[in-house]
Amino acid sequence: MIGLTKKEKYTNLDFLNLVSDAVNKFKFLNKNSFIKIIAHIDCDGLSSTSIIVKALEREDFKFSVRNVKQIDNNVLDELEKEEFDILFFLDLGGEYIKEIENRFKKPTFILDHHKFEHSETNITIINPIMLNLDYREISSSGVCYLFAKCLNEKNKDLAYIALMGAVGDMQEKNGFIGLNSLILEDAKEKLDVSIGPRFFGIQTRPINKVLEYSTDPFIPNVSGSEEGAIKFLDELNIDVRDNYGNFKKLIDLSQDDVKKLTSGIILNRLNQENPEDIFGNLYTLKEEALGTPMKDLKEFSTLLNAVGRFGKGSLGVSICLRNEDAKKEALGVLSSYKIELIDILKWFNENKDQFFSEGIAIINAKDSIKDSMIGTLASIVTKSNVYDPGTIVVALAHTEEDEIKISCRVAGNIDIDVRGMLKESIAGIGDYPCGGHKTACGALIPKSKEEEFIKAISNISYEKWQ
Ligand SMILES: [Mn+2]
Repeated sequence: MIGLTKKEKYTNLDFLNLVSDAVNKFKFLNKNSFIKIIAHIDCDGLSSTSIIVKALEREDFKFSVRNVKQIDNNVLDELEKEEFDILFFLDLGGEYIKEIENRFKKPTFILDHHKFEHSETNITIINPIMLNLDYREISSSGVCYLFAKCLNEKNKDLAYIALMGAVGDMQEKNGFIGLNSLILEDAKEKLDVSIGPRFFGIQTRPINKVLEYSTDPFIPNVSGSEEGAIKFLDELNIDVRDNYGNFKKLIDLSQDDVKKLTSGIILNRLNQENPEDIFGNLYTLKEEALGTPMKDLKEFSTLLNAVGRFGKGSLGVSICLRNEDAKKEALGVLSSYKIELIDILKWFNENKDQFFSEGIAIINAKDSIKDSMIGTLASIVTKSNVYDPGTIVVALAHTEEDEIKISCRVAGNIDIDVRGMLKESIAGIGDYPCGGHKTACGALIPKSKEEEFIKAISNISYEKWQ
């Protein structure tokens, strides 16, 4: 691999060297070059895009951006008709190195963290996989951030965006590790870090909804129960309601009441494994207003994912760079997203009995759920306690192009290589794109292969991948 000596264990410094080699190659290119950026359209991809866009603006480069769900031959065909001098692929591209190199013959940079096959290439690749770094150590936006910072120290003010991508890719668990924790140090100028109850929605949701929707931490008789959550809160004897009788948001409770609330939750969890495991790091953006989804890094990353799922890539980039009008528009998108989310969960609840068989749940939504939402459904299902830990969840939905989008996850915190499983099942039915990470991956197959695929994945011996 380019500029990399083989070692058993690589360090953060090795990674920074890889980044600075890439930046040196980039600096050598003509300043009048036109750059084409192709990037993923999820939270990490949009965060990556924002960082590179801002960095290129600062260097006076001209560029255009396209955010896509995945790379395929259509994307590459369209790209071939365009004019540009330099190519950037962010949060994707690794699976198409040979194809990209053969088609474009232009200086190309791939900043990514997905698995890919190493081979000789002229393309400049920065990917933590090359150094066997752990999945949680850095996301694509972290890679883009280190690239931008190496290019120009000014870009240090973009560190918070890198962490947004990391949060979106589920890399934050009781803190950041590896390169992400170094990036956190840079981000502290814009970001407050504190310890608090690690619930989703403390900035924006009424407290009864926060508890009702909380599956991790799980609260017996409260999680998943509208009445249970209300009863629990009203029995706590704290000021959880405002003057109109509506539930307050967590940020509007007094310090004292937050303490009473958290101890009440811990008491309620006494028969759980770690009852006190309800605290975590809270990351809030100093310059954002309290009570908005942009204030809290986790809510911000959900907002970005929502905007991406609605295909609004450039809106995502604008909110990352914190454009005021874009923020307003994004809030509208977020509420449509929530409505859609409620609909798919309803659909799942009504149909879930037919999906389960021995260790694997095949959720075949066909046309009932949009292909852009099927991965979200699979993620929510595996994080709730619908299925036993270790259950493989395979969710399928039809696309508008007569294909089937497949999303694969594993329930609970169990280490199973579902990507390996999915690859093997797909390989048995034909040559179709399949990508992602070890515990969250996806594929695209023609509709005509539906039955064949379901048969293949049902019959696979999944013990092999544990
Ligand atoms: Mn990513």
